[in-house]
Amino acid sequence: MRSETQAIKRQIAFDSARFLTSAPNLAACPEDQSYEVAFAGRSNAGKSSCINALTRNSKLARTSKTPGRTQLINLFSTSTSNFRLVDLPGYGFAKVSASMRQSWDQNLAQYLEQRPNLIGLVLLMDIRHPLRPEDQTFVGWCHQSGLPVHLVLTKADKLKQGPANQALHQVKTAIKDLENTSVQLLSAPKGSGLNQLKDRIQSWYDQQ
Ligand SMILES: Nc1nc2c(ncn2[C@@H]2O[C@H](COP(=O)(O)OP(=O)(O)OP(=O)(O)O)[C@@H](O)[C@H]2O)c(=O)[nH]1
Ligand SMILES: [Mg+2]
Repeated sequence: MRSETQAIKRQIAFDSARFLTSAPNLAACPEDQSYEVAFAGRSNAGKSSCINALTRNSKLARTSKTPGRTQLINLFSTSTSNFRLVDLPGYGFAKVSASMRQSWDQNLAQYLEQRPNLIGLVLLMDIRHPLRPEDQTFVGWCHQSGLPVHLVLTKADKLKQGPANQALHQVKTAIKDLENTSVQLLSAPKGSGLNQLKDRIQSWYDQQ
């Protein structure tokens, strides 16, 4: 009975997410008492759209057709004790100056490597271009540092079911030997895959 009550109490209230703050780098991030699950991926992969679909709040994270929209580390708190969602700047965006890109990448790497309360990474990839070199670097990095990573093939609605499942299968095969690494399909506008993603995030939280 007791464990049942605890389980209910610890259910993440995704809908309750509210903007907390934006930080240009790790040093500017708020105190680290709350667990964080971060959303990473190439620019335009659909990180912000995914967070909005997950929290059922279309205005929470800014989305855009222009890649490179999210340039700061955006943190969202929830009513669940000690739990936050984090929208990270996209990587691999070519249309900014080299120095600007380098500083984004450095800030991103620093957050990922040094944030002690980070409990899992959701890595979003457009289903039509999965596992690009930078994505592979990310997956390898997570594996090495023991950070659980969940790959999400976004924009699944852009492909028919057959090719979508084929892409899923390919990525599954590529990661099959990596511990704490999983993959799923998702479509933000259709809402498909959201429960699966919630379950994964919940499982990370439950392990703390
Ligand atoms: N069809 C479809 N379009 C999507 C989906 N997810 C995102 N998009 C579109 O893709 C574009 C980029 O989405 P964002 O959520 O802003 O992408 P992002 O990864 O946050 O981009 P940056 O902040 O620039 O790194 C927008 O035009 C979204 O409407 C999806 O599941 N299906
Ligand atoms: Mg974004």
